[in-house]
Amino acid sequence: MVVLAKGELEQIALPAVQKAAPPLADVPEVDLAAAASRGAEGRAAAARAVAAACEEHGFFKVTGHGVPLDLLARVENAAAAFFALQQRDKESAMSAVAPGSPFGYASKRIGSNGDLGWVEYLLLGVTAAGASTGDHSADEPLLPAPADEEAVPSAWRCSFRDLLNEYTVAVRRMTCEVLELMAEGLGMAETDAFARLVLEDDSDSMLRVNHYPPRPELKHLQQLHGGGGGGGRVTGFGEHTDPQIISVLRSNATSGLEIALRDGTWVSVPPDQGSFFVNVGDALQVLTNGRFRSVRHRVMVNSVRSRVSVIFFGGPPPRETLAPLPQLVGEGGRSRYREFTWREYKSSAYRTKLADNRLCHFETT
Ligand code: GA4
Repeated sequence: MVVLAKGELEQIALPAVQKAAPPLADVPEVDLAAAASRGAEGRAAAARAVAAACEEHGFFKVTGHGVPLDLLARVENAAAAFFALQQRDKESAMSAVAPGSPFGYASKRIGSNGDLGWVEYLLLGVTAAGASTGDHSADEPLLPAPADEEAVPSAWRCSFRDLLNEYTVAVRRMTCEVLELMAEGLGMAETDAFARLVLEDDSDSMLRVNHYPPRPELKHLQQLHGGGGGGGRVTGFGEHTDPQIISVLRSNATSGLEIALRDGTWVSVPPDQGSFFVNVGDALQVLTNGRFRSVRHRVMVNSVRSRVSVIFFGGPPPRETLAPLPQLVGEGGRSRYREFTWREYKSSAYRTKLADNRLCHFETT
């Protein structure tokens, strides 16, 4: 059970005096359906656009993704229903389903090194068994089956878990298409160099479902500080980069996501519930020898609307050795990162605070 120690809530509630971030005017966008329908030329253009977005922002939006919109709506509704359960039921449901830290349900605590946010969430490990063949047998659920079915509220038992499984299969398929475009955009002959890592049976992927409850009192504070000014901003999920290869996010129509541009300026990302947003993660920054940048991002709380987001994190198997790919270092070029296993990176990452730079420990001098 997650109980906040005295004083922690105040820390979250204390709005850091920050300026409201202006919206990112031109969110880079790739339409997968259009790219597929325009033959080799269309695909090459999409691949170039994806690579350019990964170099500039480490971030872009995917439309024409082929994930059914009704599946997105069903997942969103089921998530809202889950988070509307009593605190006690959410905790007991997830302690029966997920094996414990970092997996399961938690509220306000992020990771185990003291980070706090105005958020409650589910974090689940998802296996990729059968993903490369598309053959997920009923005996190999992507999400863990509860040890004691009866201990789990029916909201989870009847639909949520199956829905998240269905969602994971669809989103991982789309994620792999995007990873192939990235490799093509980099001019790599081996176009499955990134996607294969996420498709390995033991790939270390995760699904995160976040709920950011609204904070109505922020409205008042914002008015006091003159609208777009300093007051009334509460952090839902503090700034950080994602450790994995790629993160694919879908949210409801509530704003909150912000990314840092190259020069460190923060911009907000207008929500788009029919699309996905892609973040380059630290592992991909390493594999591309820094050509793609892992994007620093955060989520701010909305004053009136709940924000629900679902993020698929595509990671490699723990045993996988990561290092800049030789073809991206080039002959005589300098490798910016030393070789390490994903297991090594994860255990180092889990000792850090959210906002820390996790890659600096792996840089060559
Ligand atoms: C950030 C990306 C994913 O949400 C996550 C997070 C993880 C956690 O919540 O347990 C971490 C964070 C994330 C990076 C540093 C460590 C680990 C919290 C934290 C302080 C699930 C992940 O893989 O790394």
